[in-house]
Amino acid sequence: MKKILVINGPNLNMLGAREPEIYGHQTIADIEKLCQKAGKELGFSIDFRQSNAEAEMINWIQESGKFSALIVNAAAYTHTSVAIYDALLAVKIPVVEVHLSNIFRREEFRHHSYVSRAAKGVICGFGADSYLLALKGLKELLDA
Ligand code: CA2
Repeated sequence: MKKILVINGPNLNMLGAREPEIYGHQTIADIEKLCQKAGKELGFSIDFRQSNAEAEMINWIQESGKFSALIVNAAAYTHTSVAIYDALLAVKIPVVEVHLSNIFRREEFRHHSYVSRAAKGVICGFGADSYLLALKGLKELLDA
């Protein structure tokens, strides 16, 4: 069974608690459940993680070689972290960037993503479904 690593960045553990008009009502645990269910249907085993620490995310990215693909929502680090970009550049497996919100409809500073330059594809604006679309895209890509 192909293993997919899903990395979530800072403050995503607060989902559901605030700003539901932007991020929806689902918690990070709800999103994990959706990913686990979709993973089963697609024949993937999902390792779903969240961290508020840039260093921990970088360590996970560096160790992602044992997975078939990486899905990453780097949250605010998307727009600021050259360190996460450098870590992603060294990754040989396909990387899909996801965001709950459409970052291009939001403040100007969210329009630039370091992660996108290292990603095979980018999905944003579909709420929790962004993760499911990423899994479906990876299914096609990894089966091809
Ligand atoms: O839309 C996304 O998925 C984002 O990656 C979410 C990040 C934001 O910085 C990115 O620009 C876009 C923020 C996640 C913080 O989420 C919270 C949710 C509820 C309460 C507080 C923070």
